Amino acid sequence: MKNIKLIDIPKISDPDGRGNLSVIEKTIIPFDIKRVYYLYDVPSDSSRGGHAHIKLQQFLIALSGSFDVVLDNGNQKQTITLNRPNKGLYIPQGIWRELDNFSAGALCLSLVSDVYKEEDYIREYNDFLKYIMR
Ligand code: T46
Repeated sequence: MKNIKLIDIPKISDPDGRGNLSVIEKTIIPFDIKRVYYLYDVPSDSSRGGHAHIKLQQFLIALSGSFDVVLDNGNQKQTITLNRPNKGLYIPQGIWRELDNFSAGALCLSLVSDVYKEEDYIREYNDFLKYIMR
């Protein structure tokens, strides 16, 4: 889907077998980060999201475990599974998203382009369709 991007996060594997370190510098993310939040302890039969943003851009990472991100631009739907801490999903504004199928222990880190503003949310799917057709 146009403008949705899976982005590799640089991984530094320790030469002495001490595991991996990944680093996010501002050059790999297409916006300035203004807020960070995370989802955890999500039951496997629950979903999060279920809305679109008017302006907010977002970068999601499965820091632990896995979950599916169902994206919808009003014409097309696409499901992307996030299951690696060194892959992030860039979601631009104007995309309906739902997160589901959370594994046990899944931790979803979200880096976003603005502070929390409820007025940036479109929480009804019919309002989203009207918004993109405007
Ligand atoms: C998104 C998905 C992936 C705040 O007070 N501050 C915050 O920064 C956020 C994100 C939420 N809240 C409050 C608003 C609600 O009363 O926390 C409650 C739960 O928020 P919401 O129902 O929006 O949660 P999710 O998991 O459905 O959606 C969140 C983000 O809101 C959204 O931007 O894309 O995670």
